Amino acid sequence: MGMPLKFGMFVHWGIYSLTGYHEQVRWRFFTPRSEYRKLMNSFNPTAFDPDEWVALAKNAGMEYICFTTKHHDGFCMFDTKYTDFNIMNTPYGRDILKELSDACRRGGLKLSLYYSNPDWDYKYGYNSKSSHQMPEPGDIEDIERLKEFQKNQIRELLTNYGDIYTFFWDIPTRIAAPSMNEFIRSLQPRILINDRGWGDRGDFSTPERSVPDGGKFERYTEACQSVGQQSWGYCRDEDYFTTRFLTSSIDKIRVKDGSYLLNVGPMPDGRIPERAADIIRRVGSWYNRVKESFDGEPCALLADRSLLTTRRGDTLYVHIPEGLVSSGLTLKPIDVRPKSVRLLNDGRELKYDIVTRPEDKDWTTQLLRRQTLHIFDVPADEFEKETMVLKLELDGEPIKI
Ligand code: FHN
Repeated sequence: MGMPLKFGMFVHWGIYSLTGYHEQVRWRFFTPRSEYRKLMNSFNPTAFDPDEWVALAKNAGMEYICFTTKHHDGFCMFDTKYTDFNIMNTPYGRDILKELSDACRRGGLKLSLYYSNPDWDYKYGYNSKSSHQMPEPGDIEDIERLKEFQKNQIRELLTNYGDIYTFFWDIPTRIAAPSMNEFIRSLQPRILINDRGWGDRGDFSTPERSVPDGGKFERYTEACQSVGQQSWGYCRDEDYFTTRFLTSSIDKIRVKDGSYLLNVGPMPDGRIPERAADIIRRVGSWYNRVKESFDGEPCALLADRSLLTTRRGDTLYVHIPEGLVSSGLTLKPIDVRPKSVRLLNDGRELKYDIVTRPEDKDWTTQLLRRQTLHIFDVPADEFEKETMVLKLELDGEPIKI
């Protein structure tokens, strides 16, 4: 059984969006802290409408939003007493996290909180054991103080914004401090914590921009990916992924009962870029049409390992994440006639037969020469932009021995 919620929207948003470059823009250009801090004075997202974000996510079949409360730059998108580098001290002057959490509650979405371990603004934030560090002269490495600072902020995050679904630490500290996750659980006992914290595997794994090998995940897993290749935060000239690529990536994770976080980076005015929103809509439309297939158990049934299968009772789903090169496919070794075959993407019935195909590689070998299920006239061109899923209604086992 995978995590309770299967599909969510990741949101990377902070003052870095003003540069239209990348969430780690400060690191990319080695910007001094005092210089970077000035961005705060122009952050005024007057077009921020959290209900619109929630509607976009919900229509896409998403069940939660995971929001960057503080990225590596240290800027806090919530009201905090522990640093002045926060949203309340911008021209906007309102608690964005509060506005988002209220909208999630109104819209029936759960909220997850992303929180970065590296903090490039905090004088005592440097951790020589970890990566993504940007200390400045005069900074002091003081891990005990960093832990205290984080606990203070975590108390704010986990008491002021209602029930939180998951806590998403980022960049493992490579220091074992079980008290950190214990502290989180003491504030919200039902919360799920990821594996990027203080030397603790937490409750779930977080493959990033990748699909791990193997079958069904053995522990809770939530994969994450952004709509674009270059950045998680807003990037003006982003290289957006194709729907084909994203639906294939989501399919491969969901087949193994992993959850999927698909990220967008809102612009400095608070709107999600139209290209990104359009991707969420297109991917979401696909997800809503095929999602019943992910309720099935993964089963490695077919000889062609590029085809994935999930099964629920007598219903078998065949996933085609790599696409088709022709309008037909032979599902070896299935050799019983299904009651029906449908293309789940649009519900249409497909033609099929139990045959031996003329180009079957085994045709010369009498012993291996078996009739198998051939599905044909598949509208492969029409659906080349998204992952196709076939739904086969069987009457018992798919293979007669
Ligand atoms: O460095 C970050 C990156 O900016 C982004 O936030 C991703 C999201 O999972 N996490 C880090 C890299 O693992």
